Formats: sequence, structure tokens, C-alpha cells
Amino acid sequence: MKTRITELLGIQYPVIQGGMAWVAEHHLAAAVSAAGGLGLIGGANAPGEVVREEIRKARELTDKPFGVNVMLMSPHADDVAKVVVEEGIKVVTTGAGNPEKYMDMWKEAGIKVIPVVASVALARRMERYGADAVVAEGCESGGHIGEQTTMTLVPQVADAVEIPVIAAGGIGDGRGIAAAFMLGAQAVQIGTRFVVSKESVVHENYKQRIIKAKDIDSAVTGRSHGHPVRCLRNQMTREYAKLEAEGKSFEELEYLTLGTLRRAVQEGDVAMGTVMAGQIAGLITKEQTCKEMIEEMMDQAKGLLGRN
Ligand code: TUI
Repeated sequence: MKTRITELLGIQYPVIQGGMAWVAEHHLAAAVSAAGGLGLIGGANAPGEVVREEIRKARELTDKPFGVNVMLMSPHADDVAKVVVEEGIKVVTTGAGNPEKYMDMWKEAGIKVIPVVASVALARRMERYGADAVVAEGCESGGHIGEQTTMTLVPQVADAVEIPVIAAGGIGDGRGIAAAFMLGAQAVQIGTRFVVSKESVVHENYKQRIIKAKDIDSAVTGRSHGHPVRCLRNQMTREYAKLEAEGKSFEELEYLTLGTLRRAVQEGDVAMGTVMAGQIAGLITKEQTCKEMIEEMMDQAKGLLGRN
């Protein structure tokens, strides 16, 4: 399927992988790219040199292009921003902030820059600063989220900018992809479904928690302090909600979640760890390879869109 995004990025399918912290490492990125989508290495809070190593390991697994997601709240964002240039990365997505200060450097290096936005205002601003596309990410997504739903954000961003729009948040099958196209998107970004792929290195407990999740199993922590994070309900989110209701400070609440994403992803502690996942977790029922996932979703989407 050809769209403005497949043409821009030189990929077979209009599917890009989310830049998920601790999850989007070289095996997953290489598998999504090898399957014809765009894989991404998630910089998250990692130091620049760790991201450089991940990039080099992904290159050993695939000769297809892949990108890097720069998480702008990271203390290492400046270093990661330079590493992507030094390593000749062709596509960068950004999250959790405004990437303006890096845009000139990236554009001069010929990098395609795709900021993730949660508002029309930031989408417009990114277009003015030379972004090649934007990801419009609704609050159905896992992790750090904005206020708008995908259903409301995507068409408003699509109307506001000329550059192509990639829809994200709540998309986990071909129906979601077809719907995103109807809303004006030229591609989708998918996170939660790829977490349970065969190539994903997350702990088996984490995968099973997503596979067993029901529609209502999602919770948002941190709303009261302006840092909303969507994850699956567990003992940690219940304790967090209790402390949040008691009016505890941002520092006290942050202490409860420090290092807990790694604990869930690597150690499999799905009770006190943070199991970041989107609201579509309830739809995801099985582990498959990234190739199987992408081909199944695209077949379904193409059927629905009448492009068979
Ligand atoms: O970035 C994400 N999702 C993330 S980042 C992350 S790492 C983290 N870990 C623990 C606590 C907090 C973060 C986990 N998930 N998605 C992209 C995204 N960006 N969603 C929303 C935004 C966003 C929000 C506000 C982008 C820009 C923005 O405002 C910037 C400005 O200055 O106007």
C-alpha cells in the first residue's frame, strides 16, 4: 500500500512502531523493519552510548531502514540527538516534548523528523519548524499521554497541517488502521501489539498481562501532577491512586514509580512494576511474529478500505 508516508520513508507498509522505553530495543526494531514497517529504537532515558550500541546491533540484524525515538524529557536527550546524526540514522521521532532545538541539526544531516504531538498547536508549530510528518497520538496510548482521543485529534491535526499525519493510540488491528485512514492519516504508529510479538524481549509476565487484559484494565497515574502515564491496573496503580487522592507531592509519588517500568519489563514484576500499555490491550489475544502481525493487520485494513 503506497501512501505519502511509505514514499517518504521508503517502506512497504504504512506501519511504524512506537518508541517504547525498555521495549523498543534492537531485536524489535529490526523485526518491524524487516517485516516492511518502520522499526524504532526507543532512546527513552538511556545514555547516548547505549543508544549507539543499540543502533549498531539493529544494523547487524537488518539492512532495512529503521529510526530512533528521542524521548525529550530524558537527561541524555542532547547526547542521543547527536548520536543519531553521527550514526547516520535516517528517521527520528520525538516524544514527551518539543524538539525545536534539534531540528536544524537533524534537517542539515538529512534526517526525516517526525515529532509525536498531542495537540493541533504543536503539530502546526512542528510543520513551521520543518518537520516532515507528525504522529498525532491520542490518549488511548500507553505511557506518557496528552488529553485528546485519537478519534478527535487525528482529523483536527490532518486539517491543520499539509505534512502527512501518522495516527497513534488505540490501534491494534486492521479495523483500527482503516479507521485511522478514514480520519485523514497516511500511516499508523503501533505500540502495544508489538510488545507481545515473538521478537519482543519483554518478560513473559508482561506479555501475558497484556494478552489477558480486559477493556477496562487500563489506568492513568500522575494526572494530578501533570504527568499522566497510562498503564495496566495493578497493586502499584492502586497504591498510587490512594496516595494521589491523599494529595501527596509529586516527589513522593515519583518515588513510588522510580525504576518500575524496568522492573516490569525485565524482571516480570507485574504487581508493583509499571506495565505501560494502551487501551487496546484488551483486543490483543496472541503472540505472533512482527511479520505475521503486520501482514494480518494490513490484509484486514486493505479489505475494509476496498483496496484489494
Ligand atoms: O512520549 C510518549 N510516550 C511516552 S514517553 C515515556 S518515558 C516516561 N516514563 C515515565 C514517566 C513519564 C515518561 C513513556 N511514554 N508519547 C509521545 C507523546 N508526546 N505523548 C504526548 C506527548 C507530548 C506532550 C506534550 C508532546 C509534547 C508536549 O508538549 C510539548 C510542548 O512543549 O508543548
